[in-house]
Amino acid sequence: MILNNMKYGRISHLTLLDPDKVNEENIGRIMEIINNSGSDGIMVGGSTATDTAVVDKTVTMIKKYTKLPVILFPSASTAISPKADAIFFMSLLNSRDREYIIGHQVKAARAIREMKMEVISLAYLIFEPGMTVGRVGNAILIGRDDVETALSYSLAAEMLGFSALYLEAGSGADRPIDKKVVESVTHEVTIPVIVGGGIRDPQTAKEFIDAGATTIVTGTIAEKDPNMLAKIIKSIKAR
Ligand code: 1GP
Repeated sequence: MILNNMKYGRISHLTLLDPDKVNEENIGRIMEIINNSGSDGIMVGGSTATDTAVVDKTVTMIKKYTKLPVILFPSASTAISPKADAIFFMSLLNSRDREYIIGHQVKAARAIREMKMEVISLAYLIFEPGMTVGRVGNAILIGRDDVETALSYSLAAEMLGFSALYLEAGSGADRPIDKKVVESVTHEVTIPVIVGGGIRDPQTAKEFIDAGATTIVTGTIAEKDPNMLAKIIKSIKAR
């Protein structure tokens, strides 16, 4: 089970692929980079990728090239595919928009049950700068070093029964969230804590793992700098 593997430290890095950015032409090369990098799995999702057919095609293409688990990271009730191994069934807790807190989830629940994949309930928190996902998700951004607010949301998420937490600065963020936030949150909650957005170097990734993060997510770096991706993953696993 993917959640269990996260809990036992067996999924310390995930690579995010955006269905709007991968295609038949580039997928082979991207998957070769990921397969050689030591990443523990692939997340499929993107703020604008909401088309079921596109997501389904993306998962099918990825599966052709790897044995790594594929986890849906949906931005809408339509961004799902039965071919994935699991889904992060997410609620964007700091959204102003009810749709992102519980609307899409209600729309998708019955279809997901039919798909019989592993469902991992995930509290999603967006920090500044938030980038596209912050805008699309209409998030009340949490300050990147606002420990108090982050802690309050995280405790609420755990008390509400979420299985994992995702602390997100937004894909392409110029810098990630502050290490202090990760330290405080992981000190107080027992569920796995995933950190992503703007992580571009091994030292930052390692600091987050040392601060108690369970899993680091990188997206953009896989294509831009494959060598750096491998270095980041090596630093995470060198503990
Ligand atoms: C996905 O935020 C991560 O949720 C990915 O961010 O593209 O900045 O690595 P980057």
